[in-house]
Amino acid sequence: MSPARPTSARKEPTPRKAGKKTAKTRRKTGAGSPSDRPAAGHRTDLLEAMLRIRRFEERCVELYSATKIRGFVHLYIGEEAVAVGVNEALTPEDAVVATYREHGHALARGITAEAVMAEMYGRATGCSGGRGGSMHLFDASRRFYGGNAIVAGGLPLAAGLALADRMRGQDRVTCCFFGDGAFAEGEFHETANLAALWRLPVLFICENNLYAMGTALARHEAQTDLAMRAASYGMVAWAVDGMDVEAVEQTARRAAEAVRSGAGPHFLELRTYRFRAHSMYDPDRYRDKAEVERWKERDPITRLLDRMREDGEPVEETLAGIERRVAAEVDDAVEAAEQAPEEPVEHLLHHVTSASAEVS
Ligand SMILES: Cc1ncc(C[n+]2csc(CCOP(=O)(O)OP(=O)(O)O)c2C)c(N)n1
Repeated sequence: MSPARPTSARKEPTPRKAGKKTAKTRRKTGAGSPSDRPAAGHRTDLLEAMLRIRRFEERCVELYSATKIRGFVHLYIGEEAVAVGVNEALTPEDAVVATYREHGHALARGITAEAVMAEMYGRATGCSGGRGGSMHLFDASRRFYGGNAIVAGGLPLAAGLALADRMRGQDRVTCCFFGDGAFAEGEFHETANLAALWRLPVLFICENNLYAMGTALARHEAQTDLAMRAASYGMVAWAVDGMDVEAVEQTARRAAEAVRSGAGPHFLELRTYRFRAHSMYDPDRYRDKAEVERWKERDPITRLLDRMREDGEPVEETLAGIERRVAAEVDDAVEAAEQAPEEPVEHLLHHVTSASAEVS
């Protein structure tokens, strides 16, 4: 693998059938060789982690339509390979900063479906005490620092966390997820500059799903090769097929190891796609239906399943077991959220701070 070199603006990748990836594309996407592929049992874990996110969010759609969940909800369906693959490269001591499309990151990080669902319902048992909702999932005990509604808002926070870890002599990585829309913000460029200048241990994960709300990347960026532009800050930057969970994991592992060993920040551009609208409010009129269908052919879950079948792994039984477990987990999470209490009014000022002191 080598840092991204200047290339011409990228086009939408053509759908590729599972198992047809060549050694040449592996190098180009930054992924490892077939020999360093994880073992079969590990593939099952990847599959389960992706299916947990998929089924959880499908239930969220139903609950939202039934007005059980309110406010903004941004689904991650289609992008599961990114959160799941990258999380494999992290340790529990590493920090994660995410965006408002973060149900997948939170679940992949090990925050329970119950704690996330309760948060969606605004219940006191939610991971943010019911104060955050869908866009502000948070769990400091897992070093999961949001859930940030402000586009690019997590980037300076990630640099700060990484600086703090380094000043304390802690051998940790801060992993920051953000979208292609965030790449357009000054906060990305300021953070990238400082992180590279100070060699901060940050792993930048740009989830390039080609759209910032309804605006296609090519409509607002003169140069759409984001990895190449990130490399101009003096960071190592690779572009990865974000619909291939194994490629994501392999590249993220290499990048995280390099960051951990003091090689400075690394940037991965994960080329991915959201199958659903930007949010539950979005009528999704800006995308060609055929484009969405083409990307669905690259569904990361189907792709991993196809690869397992091609390798002769006993997928059907495994899949049935996973589906049962995940369905029960989601059912239990909904049931618990339905029963969970709301925060008492007397707690209204808890966690509220003034300039001088905590109010109560
Ligand atoms: C600073 C700021 N500007 C504008 C918005 C409104 N907004 C919400 S989501 C979004 C698009 C972001 O797209 P991207 O970063 O690519 O993330 P994606 O939704 O594709 O995951 C915008 C502009 C915002 N939340 N914050």
